[in-house]
Amino acid sequence: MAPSETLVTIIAPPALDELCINTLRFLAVDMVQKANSGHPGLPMGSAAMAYALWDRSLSYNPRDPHWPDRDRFILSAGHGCALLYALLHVTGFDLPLEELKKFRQWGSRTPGHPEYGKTPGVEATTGPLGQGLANGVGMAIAEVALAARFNRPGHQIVDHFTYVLVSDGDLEEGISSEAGSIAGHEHLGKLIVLYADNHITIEGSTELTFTEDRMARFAAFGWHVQRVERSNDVETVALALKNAREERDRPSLIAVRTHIGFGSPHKQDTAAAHGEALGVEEVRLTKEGMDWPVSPSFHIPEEALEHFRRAVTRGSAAQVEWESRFKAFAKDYPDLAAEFHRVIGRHLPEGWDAELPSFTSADGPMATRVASGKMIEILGPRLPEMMGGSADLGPSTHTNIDGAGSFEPEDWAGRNMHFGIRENAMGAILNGMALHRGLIPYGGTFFVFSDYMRPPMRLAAMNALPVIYVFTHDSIGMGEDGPTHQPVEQLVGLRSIPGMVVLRPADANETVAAWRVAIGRKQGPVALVLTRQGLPVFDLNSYPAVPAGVPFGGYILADSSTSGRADIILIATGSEVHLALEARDRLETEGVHARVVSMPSTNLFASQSDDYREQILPTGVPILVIEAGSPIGWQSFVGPRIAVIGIDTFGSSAPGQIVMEHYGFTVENVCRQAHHVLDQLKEKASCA
Ligand SMILES: Cc1ncc(C[n+]2csc(CCOP(=O)(O)OP(=O)(O)O)c2C)c(N)n1
Repeated sequence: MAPSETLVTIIAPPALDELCINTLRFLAVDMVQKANSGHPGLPMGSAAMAYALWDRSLSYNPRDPHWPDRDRFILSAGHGCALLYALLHVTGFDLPLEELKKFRQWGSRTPGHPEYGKTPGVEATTGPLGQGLANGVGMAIAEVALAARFNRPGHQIVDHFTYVLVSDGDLEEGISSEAGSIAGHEHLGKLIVLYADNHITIEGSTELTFTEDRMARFAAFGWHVQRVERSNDVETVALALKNAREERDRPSLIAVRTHIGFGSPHKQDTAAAHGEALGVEEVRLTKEGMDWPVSPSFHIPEEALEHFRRAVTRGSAAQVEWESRFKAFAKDYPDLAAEFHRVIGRHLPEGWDAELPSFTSADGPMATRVASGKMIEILGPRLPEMMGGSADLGPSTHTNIDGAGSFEPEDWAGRNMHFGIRENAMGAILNGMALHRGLIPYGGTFFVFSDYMRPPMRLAAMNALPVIYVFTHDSIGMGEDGPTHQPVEQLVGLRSIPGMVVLRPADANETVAAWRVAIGRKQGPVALVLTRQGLPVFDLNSYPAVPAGVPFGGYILADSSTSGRADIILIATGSEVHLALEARDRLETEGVHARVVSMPSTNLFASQSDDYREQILPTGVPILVIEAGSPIGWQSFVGPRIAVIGIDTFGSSAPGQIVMEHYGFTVENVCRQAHHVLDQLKEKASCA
């Protein structure tokens, strides 16, 4: 029997239920009122269904929020977080009442939207509507994938549910259809979504914008759908949850007809209850109307607290029960048990990066996407926790792990995922998989379509999630598909996300080193930006600095031939590095001594010590940057003494090499620009 079912032990009498529900409601009301900021309406309307879930279904241990086989709960409608904080406090998580009183204040653990890592018990950062739902799909995928890998007959050590609470806004966002469609297709029966169907969004009634039959929509996705008409009917919500848990073949949507701002005499069922404090007078009227003491605020009746706090013994018992089952599993399968701990702890196996390939110039020309594909083939068997795929571009992104099977309802052990053409959901699902732990998730598409997955990428960086993106067709050099497919501003865009590491390797050997960085980075996402077109391979005999240099983000690939300072430094990234090398040789014959710095990651380079950066880019030496992307952003690295050969328009449709030439990515132009930089400096010096 699933642990969550054994937990349905204590059913409160209706009066106690109501007391508990009102406790949650008024804690949220008081939090928002004290902060004079926030969203009271959703918590007031959804308190009963959340209570039904947390009291009758959810398996969690407030004293150990990270216990691996707990059920997951995501508040996708993150604006309603006062409800979540109230639940976490009353059930005994490490979130004292003082924190509730500091809602939305500097330094508190109760920020304006739930933030993963800041508040114990918060499973995901939510706020951009729709993301949390897709995170839930990712968590449910992780659950079945790990169950397929680790469970053995008589040993169900991975066996939990994923619950998500969504609002109208979550279901209006397109990502809900992307994620809902995948979840239905994959038969994720242990994903259960509660929908606060309150008919209100910010601008008013959902009649304004949202009139399709949501139940029919999700039924069409292959979901099991139920409707509960009376929001405060705890028993019926609990029954719907029970039905949902028993339905193992389809994910469940339970629409509960809630009432935003429930109990507020002037604001219930209006948009006015959505995003601002009720106001002192309305709080008083609401409390009086529901027989609740007007003061003190933050009132928690003892009886209610006692009931909520049973979650601690209940949760500990569930965890202890799981631990004893795990012990039995470990006895029968010691290696597998150790492996489970390893992957949940995000530890890499000994020797995972031993004897990685090194390519020679004879292997070239090779596209970096191809080199990346070779790395995935090598790493896949060494790291069974690697799981990922592509948004229907597998043959182009080279993201397949050979022989690892497809993740499909018939084979949840398959590690190659087919996300379909759903980039936004892909990003959020990868986040959910990483949040769940136990997997190294990765996902690929054309670099230009990273635009479609920016919201989850931003959240991955904010949550420091180890997600790997495999972006191919990385510049105008991809050619014929033209400007719609030629990324220009994406590099600078992604580099500007705090915590995101963007790596654009220059050849096959830098790609090997880039994958090593990506796998080794346990805190935060990495975007690998790879070419479609073949590139020369820098033989490690001639360029020995590559493997050790890449982790620094920028390094000297080829120094000037003079023993003293270089006349100019050519910084290049990715496919432009070989151009820089050729230009260096040509400049040498023209009496200019150039150093070539390969800079696969400006983010990593920026995090190096001043000394290191000075060593690579000595003060006073002019710099010419060569990158087939927007020139914006380079000044911040290398100061004013810089010129950039970049692109400040969209590309054009033509064979890639021709496009590159037209935009100035030729040895001739690099040399011309280098002379130009030096001439200008000379001129300035002579004027001074
Ligand atoms: C992607 C995104 N767009 C816009 C918003 C701003 N926003 C916050 S809540 C909300 C809609 C509120 O309606 P609903 O989801 O039904 O929540 P409720 O009114 O029931 O609280 C919007 C547009 C957001 N958080 N995320």
